[in-house]
Order: sequence, then C-alpha cells, then structure tokens
Amino acid sequence: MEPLMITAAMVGAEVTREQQPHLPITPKEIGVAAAECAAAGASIIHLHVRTADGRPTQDKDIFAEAIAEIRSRTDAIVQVSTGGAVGMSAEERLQPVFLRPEMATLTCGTVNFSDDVFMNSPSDLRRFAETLQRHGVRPEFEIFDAGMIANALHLAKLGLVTPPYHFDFVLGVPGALPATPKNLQFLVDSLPEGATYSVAGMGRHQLTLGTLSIVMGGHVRVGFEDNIYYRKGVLADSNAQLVARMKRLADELERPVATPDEARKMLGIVRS
Ligand code: KMH
Ligand code: ZN
Repeated sequence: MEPLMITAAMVGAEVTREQQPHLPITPKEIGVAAAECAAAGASIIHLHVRTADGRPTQDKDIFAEAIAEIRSRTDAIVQVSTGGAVGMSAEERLQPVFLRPEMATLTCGTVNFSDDVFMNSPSDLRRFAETLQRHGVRPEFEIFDAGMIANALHLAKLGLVTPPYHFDFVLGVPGALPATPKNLQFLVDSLPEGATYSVAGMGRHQLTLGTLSIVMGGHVRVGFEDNIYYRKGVLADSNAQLVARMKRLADELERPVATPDEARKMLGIVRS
C-alpha cells in the first residue's frame, strides 16, 4: 500500500473555544499547532482561519499570516479551505486561493449541514475549479454525499481538474451521508481508477472510519474541525494527540506514514 497521508483539520469553522479550549485561533497558535501535528505524522494541514475574536473568516490577509506561521515551522502541505462557513459568498470563500497555496478544497455539491444548507451550485463548482486551475492550486474534492462524486467527475470531464484526483469523504455530517463502513465502501467503489481518497469521520466516527481507511488503503483526516474528543466524554488535549493516535494505529497495521514530499508526489503537487 502507498504511504498513509494524514490530514490535520485543526480549526474548522464551527467549533468554538467554549466547546474545545485547545482550539487554535490566532495565526501563531495555528502555526504552532500545525508544527505539532506535522511532528506527530501529518503531511497535510487543512486550513481554516478565524478573526481575533474567534469567528470564521476567509480573509486573505489572515490566511497569509497563518500560512507564514505554518511555513516557518513545517514543510507540511497547506490545503486552504474554500468551504469556509455556511452562508459565505463564493467571492469570500475563494479569497485564500489567490495566495496560490499548494492545495485547496473543492466541495462538489449542495448539502444539508445540520440545520443549515451548505450551498454549492453547479456554476459555483465550475467557478471554484476554474479559479483553482488558473492559480495552479491542486484541488481536493470534498464529498459529503454520494452524488457529489459524479459532480467531481463532471468537472474533470470539462477539463477543469486534471489527474491524479484526490477525494475527501466527509461522513457523518447531520443531513449528509452517514458514517458507515457500507457507505464508505460504496464511495470507494465509485472512484475512478488511480484516484486517492481520505476519510473524515465526524465525532466518534473519526477513529473508527479512519482506522478502516488505513486498512482499506485510503488516507485519513483527523482534528478538531470534525471531532473534539479523544474518547467518549473526554476532550482531546490537542490536534496533535489525534494525529499521533492515527500514526500509532498505522504503525501497528504496518502502513508507513507519508512525509509531505511523498504526499506531494501522490497528489501531483509540483513545487514552484
Ligand atoms: N465549514 C463547512 C461548511 C471545506 O473546508 O472545504 C465547509 C467545510 C468544507 O469546512
Ligand atoms: Zn474544512
């Protein structure tokens, strides 16, 4: 099996300090947390940023500051979020792409998201894909529901995304596809030859479906964006603690963990 890519989704847009006291918020806190995650085995940092008072933002300058803090401490791939928070406009969400990071997310359709609706119209999808392509940013397709794979492949057919294709299955968001092994297997069976995928299980599914993905040959995403607990009723001490557990599981299962450069190779990232 190819080396395991571990993505650290450390911040997200929804979690608050009240819910998870160790949530990194400032660019410096994000940089320090990213370095800890990379040291624990993460090769990709999935990046959201916050305003000083903790609100989610897609502000380009704050992203630039956070990326600089990360870059000064680790060589891990920075994957900026273009999902942002529910309710943000496409213009707002696309801001960090103009910084030309190595990678960005590309959500592949509209989906219920707890009590909200995460809007991603067909024309938005084309616009996001085109903008990423124009800025030389490699996409990660975010798949919240099964039909989104077909939407991703349509973008590929239009020539707006080129292989190798990388997917992230975000499973267990209320209103979207439930986090079950059967659903994961169906998604994996629906991928084109040669595609890679990671699994981001929500809450308690982060550990179980992540472990399953290690065994199946997929990759994993962990972190406070998707899960704030280490075990039932016990908050995690840090994002790195969640990364370290995945690394230990991979070690036990004799799956090597990818370095950032090994991950770049798998993802088709060429550094300029
Ligand atoms: N915060 C969610 C509404 C992404 O980063 O691309 C969207 C999200 C997806 O987090
Ligand atoms: Zn995200």
